[in-house]
Amino acid sequence: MKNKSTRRRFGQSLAAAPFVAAAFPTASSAQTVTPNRLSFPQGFKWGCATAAYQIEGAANEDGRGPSVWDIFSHTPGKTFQGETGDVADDSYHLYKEDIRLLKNLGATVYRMSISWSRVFPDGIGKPNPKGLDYYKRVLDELHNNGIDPYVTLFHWDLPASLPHGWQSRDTSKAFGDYAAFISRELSDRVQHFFTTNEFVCFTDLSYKVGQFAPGLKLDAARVNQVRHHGILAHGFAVQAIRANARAGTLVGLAENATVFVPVIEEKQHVEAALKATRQGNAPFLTAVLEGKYTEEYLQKEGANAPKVEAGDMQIIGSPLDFVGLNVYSPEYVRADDSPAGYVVLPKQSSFPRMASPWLFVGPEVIYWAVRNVTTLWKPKEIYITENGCSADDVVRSDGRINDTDRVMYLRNHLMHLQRAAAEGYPVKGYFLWSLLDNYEWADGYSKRFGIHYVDFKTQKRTPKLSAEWYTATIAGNSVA
Ligand code: PNW
Repeated sequence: MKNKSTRRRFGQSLAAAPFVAAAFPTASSAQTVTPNRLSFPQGFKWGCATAAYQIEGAANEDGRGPSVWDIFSHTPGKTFQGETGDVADDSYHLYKEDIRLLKNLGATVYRMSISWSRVFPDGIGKPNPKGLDYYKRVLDELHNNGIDPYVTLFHWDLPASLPHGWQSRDTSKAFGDYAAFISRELSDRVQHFFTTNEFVCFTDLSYKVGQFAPGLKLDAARVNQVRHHGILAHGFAVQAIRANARAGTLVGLAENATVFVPVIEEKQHVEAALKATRQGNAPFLTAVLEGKYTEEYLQKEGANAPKVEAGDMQIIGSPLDFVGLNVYSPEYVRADDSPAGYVVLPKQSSFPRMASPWLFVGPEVIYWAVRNVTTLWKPKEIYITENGCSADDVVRSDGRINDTDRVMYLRNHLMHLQRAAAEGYPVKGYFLWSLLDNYEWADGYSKRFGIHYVDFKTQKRTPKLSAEWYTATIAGNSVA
């Protein structure tokens, strides 16, 4: 009865006054509201990220050797419509144009990677001066435009001639030698190095699932050994950079740690998310930042656990100057009374995603990425080394690409990142993935992550709405 009469009265007031005027502030009262853009700390760094094989093309030029991705993408049935990175964005030739795009955004930093087999065609042995010169030209062009390069040494394009790839411990050593060479040659131009990009992608996805190069499906013991060689390679590279780079060179890694978001922001779930973060990343980030494998991981893997040589864990745990986090999809956890103390909740079929089926939209993921990692391991500095999304971009007849969904995605993630910064977590910069549409690995050119549209027939670059939005964000050092 009571409800009914309330509803009737509400209806009456609607009848008495026009709905629009009753429900919304008028233009003049709206003007009295002070806009509250969410600001980032002064000096916060804004940029974009790319990777060599995804943008460079020129696969057979100037003495570059093949990588496992050249072999894999040329193997029928492995990538979307057999697409390869042979040409990609042709950034090998168009790099000045791409740096111009960065400059137009107002970016002050750029995350790029070096193709190992461009510099060492066989992975080891004699370097290829033409390959190295290309990177010198790119780095010089960045500096001439006031953009500070952050360089990833390994973004999955392993030289194909290294026997057995990451199944061999020699590959970890070879990576250390390559890192030593690069830091001797390029640390006059590069202050920040990332060793590896996303362990799980070049180990599990490549040697267990078979989705990425070299496309193997090995048993658990072999996969654990591959993972071990991956993190060992990172450790060797950290030590090589410390020993060979100019004083003041800083080193970290770029890692897509699985990010666990507490279902409800309450003490027991927040703690559950921390437990999940440690255990869910045990073979990778946890091992790197703690210099050991967790008891739980070793117990769970039993006889399949990796073979660890004396001194390995110390190398793997070499202290870092910063941690880079590539942030995409969330996992939601709640506390429970199982021995682990947490349970990961499966996503309902209605959970929203972007154009890649694995890319679920949960913008709070970026806040918890920073908070969980800081709480557990207290790194000196954190960078978001990747964040962004695929979208079904369409070029309209007027030439515009209105990627409002990407803008929505980015805006919401940055609002949650701003929360982390405002709460004092040591997040120093953000690299949007990606500067331009590029070769999306096994998805070929079918998934676009860029804020610049690339016509892969003509190589024409066009800023999308998201580029305009990012320019405003960078200019204001704030998000709204
Ligand atoms: C990252 N997944 O890869 C890489 O670092 C980039 O090279 C890549 O283009 C970007 O994210 C977008 O995909 C991922 O299946 C690839 O969960 C696949 C997954 C995650 C990250």
